Amino acid sequence: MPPTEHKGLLRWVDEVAGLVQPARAYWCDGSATERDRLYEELVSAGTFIPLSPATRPDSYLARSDPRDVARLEGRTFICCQREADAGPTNNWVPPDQMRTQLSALFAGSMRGRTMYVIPFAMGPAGSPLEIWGVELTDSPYVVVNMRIMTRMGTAVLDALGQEGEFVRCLHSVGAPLAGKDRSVPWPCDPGNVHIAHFPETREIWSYGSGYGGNALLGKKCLALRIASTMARDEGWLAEHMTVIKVTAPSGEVKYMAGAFPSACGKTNLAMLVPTLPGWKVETIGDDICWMRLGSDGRLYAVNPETGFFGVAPGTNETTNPNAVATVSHSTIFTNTALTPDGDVWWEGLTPEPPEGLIDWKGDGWSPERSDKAAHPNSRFTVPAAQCPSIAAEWMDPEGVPISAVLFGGRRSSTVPLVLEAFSWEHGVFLGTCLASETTAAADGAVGVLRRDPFAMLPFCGYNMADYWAHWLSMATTAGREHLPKMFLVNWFRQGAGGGYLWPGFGENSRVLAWVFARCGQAGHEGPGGDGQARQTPIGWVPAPGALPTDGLAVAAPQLEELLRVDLGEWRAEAALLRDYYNLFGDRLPAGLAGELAALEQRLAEVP
Ligand code: TSX
Ligand code: MN
Repeated sequence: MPPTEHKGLLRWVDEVAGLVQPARAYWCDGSATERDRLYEELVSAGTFIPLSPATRPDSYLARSDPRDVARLEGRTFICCQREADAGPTNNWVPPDQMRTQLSALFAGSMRGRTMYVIPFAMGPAGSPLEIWGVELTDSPYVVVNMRIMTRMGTAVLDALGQEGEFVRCLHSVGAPLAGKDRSVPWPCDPGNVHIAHFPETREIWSYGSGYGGNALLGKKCLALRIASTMARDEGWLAEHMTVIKVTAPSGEVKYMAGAFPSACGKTNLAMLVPTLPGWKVETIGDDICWMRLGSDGRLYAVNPETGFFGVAPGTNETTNPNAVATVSHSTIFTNTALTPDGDVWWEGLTPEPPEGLIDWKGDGWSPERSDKAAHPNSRFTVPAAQCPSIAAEWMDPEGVPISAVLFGGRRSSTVPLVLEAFSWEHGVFLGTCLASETTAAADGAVGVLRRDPFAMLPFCGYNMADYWAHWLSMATTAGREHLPKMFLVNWFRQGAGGGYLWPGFGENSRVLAWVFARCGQAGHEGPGGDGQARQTPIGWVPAPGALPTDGLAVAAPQLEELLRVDLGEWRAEAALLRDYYNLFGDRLPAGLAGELAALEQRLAEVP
């Protein structure tokens, strides 16, 4: 007997079962017993390799099919009625056409397999921003990852009652077991991957991939693409942002949200250990935040997730000691290397690889090999509660009030270390300027500069220009007085010689301290008081000496270079941005056209 009397849910599960023809349906209760049984099954199937209980207790390594290692943006679709509502940055297919296409792929796709019914909630229990979903999947790997990344199980069915609304999430790896057992450790159908979103009916259909954001549908698909559309309709914000709690030596606390494109070190910022004496950074979330206006006109943020699905390579005791501690036990690793004594390893964990490594594909590996032992997009899945820097209020249903929004791309030139916007509208403009190098987290070429406005390019479920208009509208709705201040940051500026000018990591606390001080000031006017600022054509930058540099091994000329605003570079940037804006035609909000024109004007006024 299914553990619910929700007729809509029961009907949908029946309908899907009729299409995908599973051997059985199983309703997940979220219990520890269920977890243990699934882990045993995953070990028997060869999907999970148990790691050594001595060095990595309660932890497992999964190796994916080598053809199924990352999100596939080219195979990700927004299926709304009108193409213009998806906008020029999304792949659009009419909903009826996609349904027909996908119905053919899903027909019989779960034959011989179990169809798991996963009731889950995104957002803290009882939060005004809580959203329920149900994922139907034939992947037990997905079930155990969803159990870490979301609140999953019977409590959600109870909360749904008989008519609660939920997002329908359908997922199949697309590898039916027809007749004889053709079971493989990582079934998938790489040639036919579709990640389809139907924002108007709040549905997700994902076929062919078992990896990360393609398959754990609560994360990028629901919490960003579907939620961003809901947020537009309902007047809130669903963002690809970390949220941190920053405590000054005085004990004063401010919360900051940060939008960073993939692999700019967002998780490292979320768990940063300040080098500045007396300062503390704690973690509310590392990847996604949902924000709504409180009755006091401030923006309140929650972390919709309960776990981290983080990139492993580059994580070590120096770059992110809190992440290293977090994954010391009860962690699922995917596509890392395996050591001979049953532990995991990845590039950057230690300066030298241990001897006798098995690579992410399961083959012996040696340092002479030109390829990597761990896949560059290898991951850990781990409960956020295990993080030593997790803030006590990380699950507060009301959320935390945001004082600053940081936008940070990876730019070797042009963008100074930190820059404060003149106004809300100018801040939204800076958000649209975000650009970064591509990385292994997305498919396609690596190392190419691409625009990634608000770090939402792959995650906005509707027309990006309408999304910008929605951000602008927050000031109209709430008044700008209590909205967060906005900043551009860039840890990656390079000098003439090509090296990084800024040491980054824990030293970024110096930038946070300046941001903190700027948020303490009444208006946007500067200079004056703590966090003194210098006005430039592109925004406020720290005045000479305003950035706390005690004990910092960065010479004065280097600091000056980090904060320099190069008018020539910005004139070129403005021209590029004008081209980019032209993509959006008459959907571009007038406020942003105005901001760009005003920037061009300010750049022209300076000789
Ligand atoms: O995460 C990074 N952050 C943010 C930390 C809170 N990374 C790693 C990016 C890949 C995910 C960085 N890399 C940062 C940074 O601030 N800065 C850099 C560039 C850099 C790399 C190595 C050094 C310095 C800067 N090494 C030394 O200074 C010795
Ligand atoms: Mn992300």
